[in-house]
Amino acid sequence: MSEILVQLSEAIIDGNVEDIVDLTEEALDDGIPAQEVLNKGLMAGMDHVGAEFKAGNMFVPEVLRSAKAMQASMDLLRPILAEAGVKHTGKLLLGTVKGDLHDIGKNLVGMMAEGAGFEVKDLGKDITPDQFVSAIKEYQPDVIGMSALLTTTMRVMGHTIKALEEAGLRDRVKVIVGGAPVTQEFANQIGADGYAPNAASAAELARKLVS
Ligand code: B1M
Repeated sequence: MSEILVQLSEAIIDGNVEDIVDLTEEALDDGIPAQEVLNKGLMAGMDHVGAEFKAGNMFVPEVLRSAKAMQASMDLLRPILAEAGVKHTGKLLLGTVKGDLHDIGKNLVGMMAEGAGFEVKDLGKDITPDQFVSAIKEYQPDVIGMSALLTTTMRVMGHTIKALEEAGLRDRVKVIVGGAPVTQEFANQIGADGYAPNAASAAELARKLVS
């Protein structure tokens, strides 16, 4: 693997917010496609961070610095990935559910969906079922995407779908769900229209659902 991708991965692990922008620019200048910078540099680093966090070798402040570094690099990649897309596929409303502050995966889904031509409205994180309902009324999306990274918050996806039903909105939107603990089986259980294991397949799924 290219040395610059290794350096990018290390910058994520070290939470090196200072150097990551230069390294990202260098990788792009070297002609490495944005998608490869994301997958083989940033995501590879974040996988390592996840494993170390789980093993108790890294702690929340360090993980937060890694997340910051990831966001800084993603800010550069976002427009490039989006440019590749065909415009006007549909509207996607995105959010991480109530009680959950993990937003990196959700942000990636947004980037990939922009790349697939969606107009993306990102509500952010810690989004209540009521906030989803209000945003659907205001924004009129074709698809809503919910992300959850905690086993304790994934059930909020089901609550949100119930809230859509109660508000009479369920038939107006397709609902897709994802995040590390989420499975196809869980998506079926809560009545979602689809589940995607990663950001690229989420964008593809959303596209399929609107076509
Ligand atoms: Co948290 N955290 N965290 N954390 N954190 C996990 C998720 C955990 C698995 C770590 C571990 O123990 N191994 C664990 C959850 C355990 C569980 O519930 N089973 C955990 C925990 C326990 C916690 C806290 C409770 C820790 C604490 O305070 N004691 C706390 C909870 C805070 C809260 O949310 N209320 C917490 C806090 C944090 C930070 C704030 C420090 C930080 C988040 C910063 C941020 O997001 N801005 C953080 C991080 C960074 C992680 C890990 C290390 C990395 C997550 C990540 O960004 N991965 C994570 C361990 C891990 O995942 N290996 C962990 C990279 C990202 C690209 O992947 O988000 O999975 P991911 O997204 C993927 C797919 O899941 C999918 O696409 C992406 C890839 O293409 N996807 C979708 C995601 N959303 C989708 C939506 C879709 C479709 C696909 O459709 C709409």
